[in-house]
Amino acid sequence: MTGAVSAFVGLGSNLETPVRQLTEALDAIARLSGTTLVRRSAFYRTAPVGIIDQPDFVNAVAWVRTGLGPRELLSALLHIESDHGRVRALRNGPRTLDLDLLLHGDVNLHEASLTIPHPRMHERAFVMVPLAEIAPDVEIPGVGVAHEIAARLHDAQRVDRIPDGMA
Ligand code: PH2
Ligand code: MG
Ligand code: MG
Repeated sequence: MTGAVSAFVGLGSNLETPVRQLTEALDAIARLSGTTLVRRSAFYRTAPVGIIDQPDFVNAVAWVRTGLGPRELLSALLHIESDHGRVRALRNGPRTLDLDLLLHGDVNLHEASLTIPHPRMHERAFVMVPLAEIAPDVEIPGVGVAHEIAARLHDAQRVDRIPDGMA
């Protein structure tokens, strides 16, 4: 694939059998045009951040190689979300499927509808722990290396790896 870059996608769900939502979303991501799934993290059961009075989430991170640009990839991800019955109700509230574009090559983008790197990823153990599992040395520009950031956050937020075969 000429011009392909590595990109990282955060997956989250806390409604309607989250493990199934994430499994189907990973399949859909792997089927996107010009895109291959390099690696995906384990699934993690995580305490809700923000609005805490809602069910635990299941989170994961996918590493893809893609020829899609950041806006094209985001739009494809939003289509997958809406295919999964995502209704945008409450900001940070419960959702069937949330797909966040975290990193896209070395792109730095600040637009109303898309900021890359994702502006809050380095504060969230539910993103950084799965990211560090699959790409410990990836750098978040201006912040640091994934495994160091994950180690700092791990104790502050509950993030439990779901054992293989249990998911
Ligand atoms: N997503 C949010 C808000 N809070 N908490 C957890 N544990 N996992 C999430 O994916 C999550 C969250 C907004 O997108
Ligand atoms: Mg999100
Ligand atoms: Mg989102």
